[in-house]
Amino acid sequence: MTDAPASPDERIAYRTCPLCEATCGLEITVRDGRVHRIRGDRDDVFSHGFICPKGSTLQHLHEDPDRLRRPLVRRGVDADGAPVFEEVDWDEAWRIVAERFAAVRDAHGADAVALYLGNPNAHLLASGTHMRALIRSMGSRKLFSASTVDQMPRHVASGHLYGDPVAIPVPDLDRTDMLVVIGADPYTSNGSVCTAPGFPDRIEAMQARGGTLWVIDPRRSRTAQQADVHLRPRPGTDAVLLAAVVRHLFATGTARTGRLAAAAPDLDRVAAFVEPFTPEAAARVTGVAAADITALADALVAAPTAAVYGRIGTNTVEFGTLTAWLIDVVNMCTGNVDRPGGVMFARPAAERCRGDRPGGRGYRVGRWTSRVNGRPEVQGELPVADLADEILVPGEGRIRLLVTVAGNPVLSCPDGERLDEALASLDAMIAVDIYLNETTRHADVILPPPSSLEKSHYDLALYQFHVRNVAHWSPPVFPPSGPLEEDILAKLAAIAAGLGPDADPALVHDQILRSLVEAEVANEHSPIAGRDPDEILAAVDGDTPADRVLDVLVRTGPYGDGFGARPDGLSLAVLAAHPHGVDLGPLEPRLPGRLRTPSGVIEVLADPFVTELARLAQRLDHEPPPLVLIGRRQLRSNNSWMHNLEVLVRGSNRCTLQVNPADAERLGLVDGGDAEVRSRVGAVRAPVEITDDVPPGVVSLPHGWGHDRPGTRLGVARAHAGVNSNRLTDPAIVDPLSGNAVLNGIPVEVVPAPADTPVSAASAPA
Ligand SMILES: Nc1nc2c(c(=O)[nH]1)N[C@H]1C(S)=C(S)[C@@H](COP(=O)(O)OP(=O)(O)OC[C@H]3O[C@@H](n4cnc5c(=O)[nH]c(N)nc54)[C@H](O)[C@@H]3O)O[C@H]1N2
Ligand SMILES: Nc1nc2c(c(=O)[nH]1)N[C@H]1C(S)=C(S)[C@@H](COP(=O)(O)OP(=O)(O)OC[C@H]3O[C@@H](n4cnc5c(=O)[nH]c(N)nc54)[C@H](O)[C@@H]3O)O[C@H]1N2
Ligand code: SF4
Ligand SMILES: [Mo]
Repeated sequence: MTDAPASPDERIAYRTCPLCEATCGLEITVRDGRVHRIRGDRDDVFSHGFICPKGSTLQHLHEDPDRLRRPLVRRGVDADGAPVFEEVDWDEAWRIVAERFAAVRDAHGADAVALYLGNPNAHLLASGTHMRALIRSMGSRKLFSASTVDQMPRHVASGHLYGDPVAIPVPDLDRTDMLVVIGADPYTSNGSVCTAPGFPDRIEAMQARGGTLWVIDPRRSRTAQQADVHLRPRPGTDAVLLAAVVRHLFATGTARTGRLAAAAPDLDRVAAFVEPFTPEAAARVTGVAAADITALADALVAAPTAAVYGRIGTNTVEFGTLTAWLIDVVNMCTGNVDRPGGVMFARPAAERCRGDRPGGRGYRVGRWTSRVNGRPEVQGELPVADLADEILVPGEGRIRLLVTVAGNPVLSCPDGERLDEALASLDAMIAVDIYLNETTRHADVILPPPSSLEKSHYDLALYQFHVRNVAHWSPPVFPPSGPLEEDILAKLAAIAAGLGPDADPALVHDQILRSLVEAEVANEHSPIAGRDPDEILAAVDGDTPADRVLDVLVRTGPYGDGFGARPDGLSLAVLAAHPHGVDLGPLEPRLPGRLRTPSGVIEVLADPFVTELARLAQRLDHEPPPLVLIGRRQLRSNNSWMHNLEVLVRGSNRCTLQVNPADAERLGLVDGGDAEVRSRVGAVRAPVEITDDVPPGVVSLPHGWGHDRPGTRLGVARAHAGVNSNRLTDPAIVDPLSGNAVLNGIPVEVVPAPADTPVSAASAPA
């Protein structure tokens, strides 16, 4: 690429891309105060120049005229019933927020106030440092997040197994000899709960060194196209397939349980519980030949090292937690947990030091339940599948005020149509968001944080799941145009605590920092154990409140400088001096020290797993539904919120219903024609794409579309509206252990839909 001559006012900024979990390093050329070019940072210690088509769109996001720069306040509806918003200054916005909080709290109590946290919170430093304070000061048990339409089963499995929900072993991608990808499509998603920029390159490097890629996915995904072996189970049946793999390992005497004899003493006893899952029974349920299932097990045993990895397609199903457990059990039984080339635990720079002795308080769920459906709390959260009921069903404790932070549940959560109605029925709603979209159009006040290029960045959450230990902090590229995200969260926390519209967010910032420091000096394993908190506080570095918290986290973490105790260690200043990141080396074995179960061992046979396994065994003779819906992701898309960028939505409408040729013929569907898809809860109409990328009996719609709601400010997305696949997903069924929504394997009926007929309101499939 040739470059125009540099202007004197040109500089290069380096920062981590915050858009997905891959954490790619970007090189951003700023010329005359504007982004001139974004490309992959070739010197990044982890991503080595990799970038996907979304990475360079940070510029478009920053410049998108529809992105909100000032608060919006809702002022009634127009003649067509669409909400009307007015831009106000921050003081006015806060006044209204405080008024709404006070009104609802006074009339209905703390539990009438709820919070929904969307996916970008996993990427936002300010959420990592400040969200807990907001949750605490709201004092409500009504916390919901995108985690229960996502990875919650993985947390619950880890919570019971290892005593810590974030103790999630990730494939040691760069050293493994065999990778089994189940229900994930990293060639499209760039990886999830397994952070590896350039995931596809790393897979191809594995194949080049003689390793093999197995993909288990009903759909011929982009990742499946790269596979050495592709198995195509019926949606929702992976648990049966994996249970049969485990059974085969024990039946053939090839299970290698000895390596973990001390850390997982119950592993051998698993054999008795998987007895019903013969390869033949599993073949009937999954549609995968018995010989292929046993071949997978045998290949795992034969491979010098192997890693089984599962994601969305294994999480967003009815047996999601059990599937996550089975993945770990397979990895344990093949001797691959906690060793190079297998699956391993990261050691992030901001981890709290707890010493290397196993043991801890363990993991508890169900400390309270959802009001209407009685589903258990998990990690302080209720299932988002319950959100609409918690708002709509009358009674004591009904939600009347909802705060959303970086979330679009109307498009992301099951039965989006009913959720849309529920949000419209609230007494008050407050959104912290950069867009006026399908969800935030229901808000009384929308509080916009600065753009991604206007905040510092550090992946507090994602470093826990990195395939290599690294640390990378990036300063803002441009100064913020309004309050920082953490200022907004802090002010909300203060208002929720009853301090009124004039409360100073600095109070909250100071409290967060002080309580962190006090906890650290009281932690015997911390490098600052026993020191004077004021001495530490005086030495904290950083220009913003979130950066100051980060400085403490990093300096008191496993590689930290301990505020002088280990002068060569990490600090914010050290990170700032390394714009391409700091490489902390490959993953290292961490067992048994990483275990936080009260017993100090891996609780392989914790009760919830045993109960679920028995429930699964009862399903072995169930007839599968004739036609089911699954999702898929698209490379140039990011859940629901990047469809307003022309560069990403260019070309034909891609929100298509993929249908196998045999089904199309049977159902009378034609390529490019419209079809109506009906589930128990709703119906949508979408253009048909006939392809054998989906097998017979399975249709696929991507999620995050449906931008045709009135009253949004999404000029580009509206022109590429697509349909909301979550009008079809059913909140009545969840993974019972985690409360996670079931978004794959939805029974549906599909019929041709002539252009001039209206979409059915809802109708039950056969
Ligand atoms: N059918 C089906 N449904 C699914 C899935 C599926 O596979 N199939 N996947 C699920 C998954 S994995 C997820 S994570 C969820 C996502 O569910 P959500 O998190 O609810 O939805 P997103 O589309 O990620 O919406 C992100 C919101 O954050 C806003 N935003 C972006 N950047 C910022 C920022 O810096 N600060 C603030 N405050 N706001 C910002 C955007 O404008 C948008 O409103 O969807 C789930 N829904
Ligand atoms: N381009 C892009 N990247 C993204 C996102 C995005 O929207 N677009 N979203 C981000 C987010 S929030 C997340 S959580 C990650 C998710 O990252 P991934 O988990 O890699 O996400 P998907 O691409 O949805 O892959 C899920 C796969 O599961 C398959 N599947 C569906 N049902 C089943 C089943 O029952 N069994 C099996 N074995 N497979 C099944 C689908 O066909 C699909 O190929 O991606 C992140 N990255
Ligand atoms: S893969 Fe993810 S982190 Fe990397 S450039 Fe693309 S969106 Fe950004
Ligand atoms: Mo997600």
